[in-house]
This record gives sequence, structure tokens and C-alpha cells, in this order.
Amino acid sequence: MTCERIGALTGSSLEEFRAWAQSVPLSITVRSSYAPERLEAWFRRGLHLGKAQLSQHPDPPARVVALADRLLPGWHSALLCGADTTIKPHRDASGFGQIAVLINLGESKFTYWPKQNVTTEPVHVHMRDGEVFRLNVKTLHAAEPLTSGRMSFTLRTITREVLAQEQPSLEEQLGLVSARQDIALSCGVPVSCVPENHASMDEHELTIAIESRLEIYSRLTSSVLYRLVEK
Ligand SMILES: O=C(O)CCC(=O)C(=O)O
Ligand SMILES: [Fe+2]
Repeated sequence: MTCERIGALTGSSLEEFRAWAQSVPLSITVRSSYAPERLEAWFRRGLHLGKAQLSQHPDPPARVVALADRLLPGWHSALLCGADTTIKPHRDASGFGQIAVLINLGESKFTYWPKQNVTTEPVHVHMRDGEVFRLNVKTLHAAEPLTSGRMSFTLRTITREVLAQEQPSLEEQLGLVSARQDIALSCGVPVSCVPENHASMDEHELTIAIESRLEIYSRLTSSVLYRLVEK
């Protein structure tokens, strides 16, 4: 099921959520030709389409986090959209997980193509104020606001591969990129004497670069030793 209604915010929870959403300053984060007039705000993490580049953002207020945790436990990213939220047929960026949860404010028409092609039969879903939907964002889909001021708030997960960008490898944490470490070991020099851009150098350039770094390194270490001995 690509678009399934899983509940609705009503009464004061809906009004509080709306008041918060309307208070958030929106801007153009990525000018996408799919949603040319849409304004956005990311929370927790953003994922820039195409580049699969993660960005870090503050969390929404605690009440919104609690709501998000209930609707999509383990969510990694939230996106609030306003102005003209029209978005042409698309699939969400590959770095996002398959399932997203959307809170709809105002009314909109959500369209999806189960056969993954705009020339095939679409399915339309009328989203009403406060309704919450579980979406499969890997199915071709589009959205169109039916009321002015319509907003959407979407919770998503991010794939493990993309999240791994946030975790530097142990070598990176130690300042040792493994290729540099290997070269350093084979030449018998400290890792700091192997240039970071070694991959773009030929053997001759690399030898010269290592030798000149080694010279600086030995001057530095001997001056440190000298100072230690002097004391
Ligand atoms: O605003 C909507 O209803 C859907 C938005 C959407 O599909 C998206 O942001 O990828
Ligand atoms: Fe989408």
C-alpha cells in the first residue's frame, strides 16, 4: 500500500501542531524543479537530493518530537513544507528509507502510480486537515494543495549507508587514512610524512613529498628533543 491513512490529529493537538508549523520560518533549501514554489524547514537531518549529502538541523520542540516518535519510531529526518507545496511526480531520494509518515495541514490531493509510470493509471487520495498517512516514497508520487496555506510535515528514515557519513572510520578518527598508514609503514616513516593527496601523485612526486616532510619532521622532533634535554 503506497498511501495509507493511519490516523488524524484533532482538537487541541491539531491546533497546537498547526500553530507550531505556522510559526516556523520556511526557506528554499534546495531549489528543486519538482517543487519550484515550495518552502521548507528540515529538522534533525536534511538530505540533499542528488548529492546524498546529509545536513544537521535542530530538533523540533519536544512535543513535536514525542508525536514524531509515536508516528515513525526511529525517524531520522523531518521536513516541514509550506507556501505552494505542489510537487511533480517523483520518488524520494534514494538515501531515504521506503516508509515515510506525513501529517497533512489543510487539504491536498496526493497521487501515486502503482505501476511506477505516469502513463499508467494513477490513484488519487484526498488528504484532509490533520490526517496522517503512511507513504511508500519509492512509488512514483505527486502532491497538489487544494487549500491555500496547506502544509505538510514528513518524517523519514535515512539508510544506514548514508547515515554512515556521520561516523568517521576509526582510521579517520585517529588521523590515519589506511592507505597513508600502509605507505608510511612500507617506507618506514611517520604517517604525518605521507601527504594526504598521495593518491594523485606518481612515485617520483611521492618520494620527493615524503622526503621533504621527513626533513621538516626530523627538524621538529630534534628541536623538541633538544628543548627536553636542555631542561
Ligand atoms: O507534500 C506532500 O504531500 C508530499 C511531499 C513529497 O512527496 C515530498 O516531499 O517528497
Ligand atoms: Fe515525495
